[in-house]
Formats: sequence, C-alpha cells, structure tokens
Amino acid sequence: PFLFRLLTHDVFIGGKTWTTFIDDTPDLFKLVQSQNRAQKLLGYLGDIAVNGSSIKGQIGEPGLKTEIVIPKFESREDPDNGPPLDATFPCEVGWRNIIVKSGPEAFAKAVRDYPGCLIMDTTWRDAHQSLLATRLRTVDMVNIAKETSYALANAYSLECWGGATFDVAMRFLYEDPWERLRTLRQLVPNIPFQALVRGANAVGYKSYPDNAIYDFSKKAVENGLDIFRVFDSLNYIENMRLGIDAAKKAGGVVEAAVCYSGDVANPKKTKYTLQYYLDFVDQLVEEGIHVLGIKDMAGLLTPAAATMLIGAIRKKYPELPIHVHSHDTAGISAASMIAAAAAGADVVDVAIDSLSGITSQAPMGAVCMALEQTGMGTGIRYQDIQALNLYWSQVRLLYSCFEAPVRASDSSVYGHEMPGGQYTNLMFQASQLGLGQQWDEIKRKYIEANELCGDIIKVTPSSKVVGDFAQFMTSNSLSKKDVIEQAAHLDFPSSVVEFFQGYLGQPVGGFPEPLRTHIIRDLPRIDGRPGTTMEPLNFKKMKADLRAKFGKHITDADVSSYAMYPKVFEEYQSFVEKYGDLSVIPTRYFLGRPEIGEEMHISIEKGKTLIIRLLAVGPVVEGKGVRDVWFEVNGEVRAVPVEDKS
Ligand code: 3PY
Ligand code: ZN
Repeated sequence: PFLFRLLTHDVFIGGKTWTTFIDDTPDLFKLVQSQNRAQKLLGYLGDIAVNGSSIKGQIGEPGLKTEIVIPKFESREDPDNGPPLDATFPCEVGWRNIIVKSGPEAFAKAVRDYPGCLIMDTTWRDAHQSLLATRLRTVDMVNIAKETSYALANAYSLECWGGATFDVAMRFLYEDPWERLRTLRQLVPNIPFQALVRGANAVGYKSYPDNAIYDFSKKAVENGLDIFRVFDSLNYIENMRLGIDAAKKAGGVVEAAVCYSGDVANPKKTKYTLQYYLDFVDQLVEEGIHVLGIKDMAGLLTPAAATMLIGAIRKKYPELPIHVHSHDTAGISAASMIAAAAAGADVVDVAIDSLSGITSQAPMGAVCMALEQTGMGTGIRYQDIQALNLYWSQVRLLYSCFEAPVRASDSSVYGHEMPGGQYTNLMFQASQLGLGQQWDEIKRKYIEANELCGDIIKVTPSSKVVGDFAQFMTSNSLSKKDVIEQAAHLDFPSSVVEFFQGYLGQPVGGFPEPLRTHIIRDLPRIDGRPGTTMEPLNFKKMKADLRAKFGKHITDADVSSYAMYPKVFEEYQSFVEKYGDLSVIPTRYFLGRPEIGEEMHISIEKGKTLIIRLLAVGPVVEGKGVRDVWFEVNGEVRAVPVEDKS
C-alpha cells in the first residue's frame, strides 16, 4: 500500500525529479523515513519471532512479560514529607548544583563538611554489571529517571556510566553509550553522575595512546559526566597519573581509587598491608585529587579492615573526602559500609534493594536505615527507597534471563579474590565452555594463576588475565608446578602474554622471573607506562574514514567509541544500518519471542507510536532458508522475510 501511495503522489504523475521531491514534499519524505524505520524494526522483531533473541548471555525468556508498573511515591503526597514528587519534570535540588556553580574543589569540601554519610547508588552501573551481565538497557533507566531525581536527590552520585557498560551497550545491546549519558542527564539534572574509568585503559581492556584518554575524558564531561572514579588494575601510579590528569583537565571531579586486595587486618598477609595503602594514598594525594576512593572490587574489606584502613587514612588526611566501594559476595558489605562510615568515610556505595547483595553492592534500604540510627543520616527517605524498589524488583525479573546461577553468599572470595562482576561472568563462561561442573576447580585455578602472576591486584583488565590463565590451566589440566616447568613451551592466552610483556603496566613488586622470560620469550618487554610508547591517534582522519564508511551522522563522540572499540563500533553501526535504532523497543519485546496475536506498542519518536501485532510466521521457502513473518502495523498488513537460523 505504501508503494502505491508513493506512485500515485502527484509529483510522480507530474514527472518531478527526486532532489526537488525531498525539498518540496517534506511530509511525504518524513512518511518514507518513518515507514523505513518501521520496516527495519519489523526486521528485528521478525528475527526474534523466528529465531528467538540472539543477545549473547541470554538463557531463555525474560521473566516478566507484562508492562512494568511505575510506582506511586505516595508518602510524597503529604507536604510534611518534603518537596512533592512531580515526575512531569525533574527535581532541581541536589549536590550537582555545587559542581556546576562552584567546581570540583567546592563540591569536595561540601561533601567533607556534610555531617552524615552520603550514598552513591550503583544500580545503573555496577549492580547490573555484577548481577545481570551488564545488560540493563537505557530505556529501563529512563523510565524511572525523573522519579529517581527526587527520591535520591541527596545522593552524592548515581553511578551510571563506565566500567563494562560502554562496551556492552554497543556490543550486545546495540545502543550508543553517549546517548545514554545525554538522555539520563536531561532527566536527572540534580544528582552528580559518576563513571568508573580504568585509568590508562579508560573503558577498555588495554592501554590506549594518551590522547585517546584525554579525548575520552573531555567528551564524557561534555556529554554530562561529573565524577570520574579513576583506578588502575595494578595500582600502578604512572597509569593513575595519566587518568587523574585527564579527568582533571576535562573539568571533572577526580575520585582517585585505591584498589583493595588482601586483608589489612590479617598480619599474615604481608603484601597489601596498611602501610602499602597509606603509601599509595600519599602518592595519589600528591596528584591533587578531589576525593579518595577505596575500591574493594571483590568484597574483601571486612568491618575490622574497614575500621583500620579508613580510620588510618582519616587520621592522616582529615580534609580528604573518602568514598568506599565494596561488593557483597561474602555477605558482609553492609556491615563494612557502616564500619567505614563510622571510621570517617564520607560516602558509601549501595544498590537498590532488589539489585543488591551477592556479587553486587550492599542494600540501600538497610544501609540507609542503619546509618540513620547511628546519627550518620544519608538524607534518603525510607519510603522513597521502597517505591523505587518496587520498580527495580520488576526489572530484576525482566532481566532474569541474564542471571548467573549465583544464589547465596560465598566466603570463598577471601581465597580467590575475584571481582564481583567477574565472579558471575566466569561462572557463566565456564558453563559455556562446558566447564560448568568444574566451577570449584576454576576458583582453585584462579588462586594458582594469581600466584603465578605474582599475587597481583585483580580488577578489570588484570582480573581478565588471571581468569583467562585459570581457564587455560583448567582446560589443559595444568597445575601451578606444570606451568612453571613447561612455561617455555606452552601456548599461553594472549592476555597472559601481554600482561607479562608489560602492556597493562607494572604490578606491585614487579613480574616474577624466570616465569616472565619463559612466557614472553623474545617478544618486546615494556618496563614503564605502556602509553608512553604509543603513537597518538589521528581523530580527524578517523572521523573522515568513519563518515566515508557509515555516513554523515558520525559524531566526535562516535569517533571516541571507535577509538576504544574499533571492531565493536563498526559492527554496532552495521547492525543499526540494518535494523535502525532499537533502543525504542521495550525490553520484553527486545529480548522475548512474541506470541502470535500479541500487540506491541513501540514509540519510535515523540507522538508516534507503532501498534504492531504479530499475525503469522510463514513456512520456510524451499532452498532459501527464509520465512515470511506477517505483522499488522497500525492497521496495515506487512511482511518481512527473515532467515531461519535453526
Ligand atoms: C570494571 O572495571 O568494570 C569494574 O567494575 C571493576 O571493578
Ligand atoms: Zn565494583
């Protein structure tokens, strides 16, 4: 019917040319665009109808098949309970105003002066990275963003960017991570946005040329980021200096993080001692940081260790704001957060209750309640947490198809020290490789692999090195002794070889020898900061090349995405060319196979909603391996040919 309408349009009858056609008939052109968009979306929905979701890591269907109900913040209807929650516009009161008006130093001072303890909510980043394979889509944050701007108005920050979210957004969710940042920023103008950045590795798994790090940090601030939690996966000060400088030059709040390993409360652990951390903090403070982060990525910081570590830093640096991060893998992080606050931490990390616990952060409700009772109130209301939690409990169900089978606390983390996100990820990978039964064996090999590396700090990307090493040992039935004896002849995973070459930086205490030499043989060795030997990137040329390949829509931010992940970015662009912008599809249709007759409402732009009904899936066309999938779109019947991949 559309082609018919086009051909009978009077410009065709009158014989007008195509160029003036677009200018003279904008309405018809818009219709063409929107029909194209609809057709591309049908291509995706048709593919799901025939083949099911192909999103990596998904097992089965989403656990929620109905629309998510947005909770009412009923207690806000009582004027005695503070400003009303009117989600037609975002809240304007919050800590970000200090950053915008007075800058990072003033913000740091105000945080330090705050009489209670503030929270960072990790729900939009680390919580789903740790529990749901980082698969949370922008739309599911957007749908609760304005309410969050009120409920968490007194939060120090929302962690919503960085870590694995950048890569996963493009690679698996076909979304633009920059667009996520900009969209959320508009909906939450009042609460600082925080990202986890891996120092010289930015949001990647390797070192990048210095200008890539500066460019990335600058773009992050331009697109709405406020606070950079900068860490290095080996606590290597040279890499940290670069990340700190880039965040500072970009105008961001620099939260430099010490990665916590070992156990300061255990005198038998002699590598990562209290003195080691105090010395490292001294070096970071010398760089002029705004906030100190303690990043306990595995959840090793017990309450006693938190009291010792934070207490000692507080004593030495009374003016320095301290922000503590942990994971609940062993089940003790709420207690550790409270101990940290009592020892002088200004900010602690929590996740909304239904996305907390296990490998994620401590539960927001419990921590806020406990802090309130000890005179260290967070300024976050219990009733608001409950309302927010109603939303997130539905989201947790929606994404249940990405849950790793982790059901309970696991104190084996004190032995293997796997970061929270990696714990669930490795468990999943192990089962994919057919090693699922050997999860316990992998944990044991992880300990041995870490020892072979020299007992390093383990966090992305160094944790990937140890994880790859452990899987290599498991699948080749190698003991630690075997590796030492056969190192000169084994075919190690590339991440392991590169680590020993020095491509991530220098580990605490140096590389173990002669293992290093046996593993890298005659490959180059880097004994300083890897970035210093890398050629700067030519962004102008990259942009021109990308525009030539994908079109004029390529932006400077896209160039930054490409700089971080060239192949992933190109595949993402090709996917979008084929299927259009899929971020508009509600998650239950994005991941779930539709039923025949099911009606889907998809808003493709403001005021334009497609009502799509799946009518039928046709038989395979002989010799072509293709099926026609029939839809009704706003009352019109359309078919799309879809390859049957079975
Ligand atoms: C990341 O780098 O993504 C992490 O979450 C490390 O803890
Ligand atoms: Zn974490």
